Amino acid sequence: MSALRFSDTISAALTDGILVVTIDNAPVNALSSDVRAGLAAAFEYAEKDDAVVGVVLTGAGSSFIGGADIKEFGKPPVEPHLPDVISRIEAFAKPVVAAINGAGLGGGLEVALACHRRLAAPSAKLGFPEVKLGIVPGAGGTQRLPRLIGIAAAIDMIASGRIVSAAEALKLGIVDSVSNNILLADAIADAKSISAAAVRRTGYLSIPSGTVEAIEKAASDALRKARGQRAPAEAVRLVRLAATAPLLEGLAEERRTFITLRDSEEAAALRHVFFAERAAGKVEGLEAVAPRKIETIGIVGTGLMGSGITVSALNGGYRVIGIEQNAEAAEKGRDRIAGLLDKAVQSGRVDAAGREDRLSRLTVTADMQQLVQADIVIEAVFDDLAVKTELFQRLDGIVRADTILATNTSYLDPDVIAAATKLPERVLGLHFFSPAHIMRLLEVVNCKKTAPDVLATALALAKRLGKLPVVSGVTEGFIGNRIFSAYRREAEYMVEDGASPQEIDAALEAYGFPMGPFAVFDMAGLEIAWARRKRQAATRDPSERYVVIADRLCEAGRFGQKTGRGWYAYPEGNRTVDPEVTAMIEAARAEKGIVPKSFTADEIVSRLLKAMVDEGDTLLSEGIAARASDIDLVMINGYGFPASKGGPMFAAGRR
Ligand code: 3H9
Repeated sequence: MSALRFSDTISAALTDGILVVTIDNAPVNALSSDVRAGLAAAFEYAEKDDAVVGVVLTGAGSSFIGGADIKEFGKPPVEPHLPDVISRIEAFAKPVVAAINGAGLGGGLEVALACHRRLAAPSAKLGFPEVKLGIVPGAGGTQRLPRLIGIAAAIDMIASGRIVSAAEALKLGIVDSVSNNILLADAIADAKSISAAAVRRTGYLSIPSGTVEAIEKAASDALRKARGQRAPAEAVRLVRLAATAPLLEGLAEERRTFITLRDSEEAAALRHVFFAERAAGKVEGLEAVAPRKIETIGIVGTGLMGSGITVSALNGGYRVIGIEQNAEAAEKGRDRIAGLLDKAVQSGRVDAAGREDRLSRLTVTADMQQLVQADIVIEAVFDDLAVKTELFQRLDGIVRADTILATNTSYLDPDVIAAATKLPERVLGLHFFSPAHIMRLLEVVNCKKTAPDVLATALALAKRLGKLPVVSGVTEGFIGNRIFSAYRREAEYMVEDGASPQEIDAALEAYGFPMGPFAVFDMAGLEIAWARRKRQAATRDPSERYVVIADRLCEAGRFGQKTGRGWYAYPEGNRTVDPEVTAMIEAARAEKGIVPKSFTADEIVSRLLKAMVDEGDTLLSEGIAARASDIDLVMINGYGFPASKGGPMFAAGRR
């Protein structure tokens, strides 16, 4: 029979009495208004046509349904609404089977839950990522999932946004089977085998019993991890409601909550972050450039940074050759890497076999000649220009002509390093954040002469490492440290103007940062920035405002937490205000004749935000950052800016 078309994105074909309805809305089959309208029309047709005895619902391409169309969230809603389409599917008189061929997320899983049976391909992924967008499921997820898998398991999934594999979904009871054959053929056979009288409607099921302890534990775990965010707490409340309220009442309350959260500032910010992440790493003109093939990565230096980068590369499936100065250091480096993998096993991120597999792909040696096998070499040695330049010149004489050379410098000029090599077009910066095997952010530094395919390769590599790449031009400290320096400078100005470090930290922590700036300085240590200030002293513009307090702290041996004293004192490890620091601050103000004024928390946040945004605007005008949203991502993923505020550029625009 010829194909039927119900909308631009919904088509169907009748096979053996089963109407196979296909959603084809690239890239992820999101539930746009056209998809919803097409689905409603397809079910209308299936209801009326006696030749149809059942329906199979599936997705074209590699997704089943990626969820509601997030692009529609900021716009006026268009009928038919998803909950209505879903209720119609659940109540449908003929059997409906979901053939879940790939990602079934959010609204996509809600559609699947309303079907009478669910068959998944082994590659399917299921979950409710809504909380990551600051919302809760809005089309029945919080009411139907617990009816299938119980309250505790539903709280765990919905309040965390955790995505599960097909195998786990089967174990939990979300899907009825995982098809190892041809999914669609299995689903058609399944739909034919169910009699209309025996369909199982999820919303009509009673909730599987669970212990009060398990439910309370799931709820308290979820709330602890939520760290004050609204959506996870609302998800817990709604799932609990499923246990006591009739379906329709639960659905109505879920819908009300969904709409309130969808229209909140937090959700707008998290949507911005979602799209920012998809835009990051896209470079105009690079779309058609093929990346080079990377199989083996050389990493020079296996200290704190190098060992983290190595674990990241091993996690990405690469072979790694780690280079150290001598056999003893190589042995230590290998132990450090094995230690990080042990921790990953302890925390459940890697299993024992995964650890062995990773170690089997690792060599740590003092024999630099082995780098002839490397497709890219990343250096992670001491951040000193002479050391790095000399290393790159040596690498030039060892590696193949097609090998890419990357520097992990935080502050040095990679153009200077590149200029010292024979082939500067193969050089770029890869600025990892510590700990490099955990932190997602990777600043990819596009140097003056970096070849387009070298940049494309670095971006492809970043993706395979599971990193979030943001492209930065060359500037001291790249995007993140430039903004952070402006933030630091402004925070110190404010101390001089009258705010105390603890007031500033408290304001920023209340805003959503895990730590305020002065607590961060103490944690990171004050001496590196001090050394840099001393280096810059000779060239500093004497008319530029300069705050001496941090220098005085260092002169007094107060280098931060590791010396037990910095901007704060740390008796028994507890951050406390130190009168000695207060006296130093007062003295510095008095020397400049500054009469201290008081600041509200909002003024503190506004001033720091403005400093970050001004620096961000400069980075954009200099062409160092390609888009404002890249700056937001750097600050969120590298410097603790709260994602729920969308990053400094977004937040300032909303204020
Ligand atoms: C929801 O469902 C609410 C309901 O409960 C209630 C409703 C009433 N919408 O990630 P990728 C775009 S909330 C619009 O690189 P991958 C994305 O912007 C939703 N667009 O692909 C990108 O566009 P571009 C709950 C979307 O293969 C392109 O698709 N669902 C959506 O690495 C490729 O994206 C989620 O939160 C969307 N829902 O991964 C799932 N999703 O090419 C969010 C993606 O122009 N999505 N795009 O840059 C994902 O997790 C991943 O995209 C997925 C594919 C795993 C599906």
